[in-house]
Amino acid sequence: MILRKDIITDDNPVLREKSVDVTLPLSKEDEKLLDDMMEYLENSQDDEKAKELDIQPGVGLAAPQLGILKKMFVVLTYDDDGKLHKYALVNPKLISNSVAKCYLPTGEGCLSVPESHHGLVKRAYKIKMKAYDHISKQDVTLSLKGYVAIVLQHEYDHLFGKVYYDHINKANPFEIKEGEIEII
Ligand code: UDB
Ligand code: ZN
Repeated sequence: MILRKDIITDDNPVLREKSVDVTLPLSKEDEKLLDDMMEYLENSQDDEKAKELDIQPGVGLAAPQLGILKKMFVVLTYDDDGKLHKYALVNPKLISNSVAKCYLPTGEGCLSVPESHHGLVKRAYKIKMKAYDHISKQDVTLSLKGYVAIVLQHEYDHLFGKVYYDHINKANPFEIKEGEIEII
C-alpha cells in the first residue's frame, strides 16, 4: 500500500527530473506499482479510508511523485456528464492540443506541493493522448476536454519534471485572456 509519506514533495530534486520509457509488456513490478497507485486514489476518495490514512481526495498520481522516474500515471475522476475516467497510462504521448485554453478558477494544487501557489494554470481545453492503458490492457487514444484534460496534462507534466506553478504568470497570476475557458 502507498502511504502519504511515500509521496515526495517539491523540495526533492527528483520531482524535477525527466522520467524514462517503460518496457512493454509490463513487468509484474510495474503492474503492481500501477495497481498500488490506483488503490491510493481509490482510498483517497473513500471518506472513511481517507480519514484513517490522513490523505486528501486525489484525482491523479504520477510515478515520479513516488520517486520512481518511469513514464506512468493513474487518473480516477468523473467528467461533467458523470462518466468515470479511470486510466493507468504507460508511455503516454500528447499527440494534439487545442489552440483553445482553459483553467480552473481556483487554480491547481498538487499532492507533491505542500504550500499553495496562487494563480491560474492555463492548459489546452482539448487534448489527444496515446498510451498503453493497464486498465483496459490495450493501446488507447484518448480524446478529452475540460477538467479531465486538465488532470491528464497535470500528470503528464510530472513525467517531464514540471509542476503546476511553473505555468503561473508571475507578473500577473490571475490574468485572463479573451477566449480562455473557465472550467466549473
Ligand atoms: C489532486 N485533488 O489530486 F473537484 F472529488 C488534487 C489535490 C492536490 C487537491 C489532492 C483534487 O483536485 N481533488 C478533487 C477535485 C474535485 C473533486 C474531487 C476531488 N491533484 C492530483 C495531483 O497532484 N497529481 O499529481 C491535483 C489536481 C489539480 C488539477 C489537476 C490535478
Ligand atoms: Zn501533481
